[in-house]
Amino acid sequence: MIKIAVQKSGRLYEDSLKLLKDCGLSVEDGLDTLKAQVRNFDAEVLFLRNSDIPKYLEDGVADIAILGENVLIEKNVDIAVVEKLGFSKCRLSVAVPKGVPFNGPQDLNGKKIATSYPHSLQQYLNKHNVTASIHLISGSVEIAPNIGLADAICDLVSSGNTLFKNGLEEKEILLKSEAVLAANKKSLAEKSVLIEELAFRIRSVLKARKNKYILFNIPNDKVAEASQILPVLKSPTVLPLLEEGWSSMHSVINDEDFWTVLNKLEKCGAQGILVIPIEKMIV
Ligand code: PRT
Repeated sequence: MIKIAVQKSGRLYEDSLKLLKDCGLSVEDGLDTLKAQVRNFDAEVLFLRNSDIPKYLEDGVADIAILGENVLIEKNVDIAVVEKLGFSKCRLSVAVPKGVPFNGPQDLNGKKIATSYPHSLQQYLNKHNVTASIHLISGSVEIAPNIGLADAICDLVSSGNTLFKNGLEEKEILLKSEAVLAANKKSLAEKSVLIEELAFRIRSVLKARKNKYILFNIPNDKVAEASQILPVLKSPTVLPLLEEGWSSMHSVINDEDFWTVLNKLEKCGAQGILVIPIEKMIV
């Protein structure tokens, strides 16, 4: 059996649980419990605090986990990242009050910096040979310069709204982070079959989310041209329509190319274009 840790509540909770469910794991929501048995997979889900998960992974209490990569880096643990999951994207940045000149890390020399990420910040300061005093705060870091507690902050940023509202400007990005599937290295070796099975399912779900199934009708003499437009996996499926001189083409397209491809297909003469989400993708 494998023990999978996910965040109990917070920014990662919903997406983590959805990912496990999309992978076919029948798991309860963890609202009233810290531990739940997966009914149709040899696994147990542990609902924990995101910031505690690296330690649980390191100690082998959890074999595998979904957590923010920034927390793994901050806790400086020897844990394997199995897969990047593409959600909860953010960056750890240094910000200073608007209007305060900042020409690079050297400007932080002798300054007070408030953060909840002392290890990551210290690494950055060391790298740039900067001596600054770090003020450890567990939350609402962005308020620190306003109340005279610090000259700068180092915190997670996603939209940048919180910085803006607090009159701060992002100056340096220390690291970029997203949710990851991470594993205890011993578990990775000893429970490789179950972990690989879960990772395989996760990869197919993520791949499917990035792609769409497209089908449309097209005159036969345009099939070759349309094939050139489609960034296909192998070769598009072409089926004859009952109406003479027309075919139906099916393919898979990447979400990123979606609108460009759609535009070109319309110009090429495609009609009745249908775009369908894909649930799982094994290629
Ligand atoms: O309590 P627990 O230990 O379980 O959770 P946590 O303290 O790690 O906090 P939580 O649930 O807020 O964040 C979980 C993870 O989500 C983080 O470790 C990151 O990996 C990821 N994440 C992604 C973020 C953000 N985006 C984010 N914007 N975590 C925090 N923020 C905060 C940031 O600290 C700042 O206060 O949101 C504010 C800035 O947001 P914007 O959109 O205004 O820039």
